[in-house]
Amino acid sequence: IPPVPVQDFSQFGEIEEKPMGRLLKAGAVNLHRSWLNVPHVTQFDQADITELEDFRKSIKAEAEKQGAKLTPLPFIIKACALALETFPQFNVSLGAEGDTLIWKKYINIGFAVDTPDGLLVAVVKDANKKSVYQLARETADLGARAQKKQLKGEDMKGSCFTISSLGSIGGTAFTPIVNAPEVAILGVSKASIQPVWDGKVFQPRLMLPLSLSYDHRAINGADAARFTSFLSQVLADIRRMLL
Ligand code: CAO
Repeated sequence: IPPVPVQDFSQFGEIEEKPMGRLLKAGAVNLHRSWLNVPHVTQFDQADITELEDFRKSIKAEAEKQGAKLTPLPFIIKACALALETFPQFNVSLGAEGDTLIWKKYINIGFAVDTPDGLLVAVVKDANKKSVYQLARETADLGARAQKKQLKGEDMKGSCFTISSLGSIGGTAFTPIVNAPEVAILGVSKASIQPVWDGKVFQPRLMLPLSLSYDHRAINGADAARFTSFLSQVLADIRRMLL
């Protein structure tokens, strides 16, 4: 790769050079490696979460009594776990030679945590076997410990699929980088009220933007569209999680 030319920026104004922290450096290596190795495609979709949000708000106080801060994230993890069970081709890694696929029989879901020192991925083990309350408690605990630099090695290992949620911050869509050797990552942006045509009139609906980046060596575009459509359907009506 042709290197970016080195420049003396001080000729344009005052500068200060500081070393990158350990976490920032490790993240830079991982992201660069994935960017160079993985042929990325991003599939966009949106989920109508109007009813999910009504439900979430209606049980928020009850959830707090159970020690769970109920944000959309635990519901999204639960829906992704079901999507990974339904589409196991997303729960694989490429073998060392690139000519086999390793199918995982467990569903561990990582989620990106923004900390002052850089990006971390904390991992919820066996997410498909946990209730939304359990997922809420666990993500809050992992997120809080990540902020305090108290995550253990095992809290950050073994993820099969990652979620990067920027929903509490903003933005309409983005193209996340696959957390290789995983083959897919779901980006979640901020839900907003959008006019949705119901066949007669536009209805104000709360729409959640989804951006699924995937490794095109392991996953084809049709499957990616099926995966995000499935996620949208499940988040639009979480009773589908019972089916
Ligand atoms: N749309 C609208 N609002 C959202 C939302 C969404 N998609 N997702 C969360 N929110 C709301 C929550 O409901 C909460 O509001 P209420 O208190 O009224 O319910 C508020 O935003 C704050 O949520 P939170 O940040 O406390 O919790 P979370 O579960 O959404 O996120 C975590 C936890 C750890 C994922 C988050 O703190 C974080 O670090 N996000 C950044 C991840 C990141 O950096 N990704 C980029 C990686 S690539 O560089």
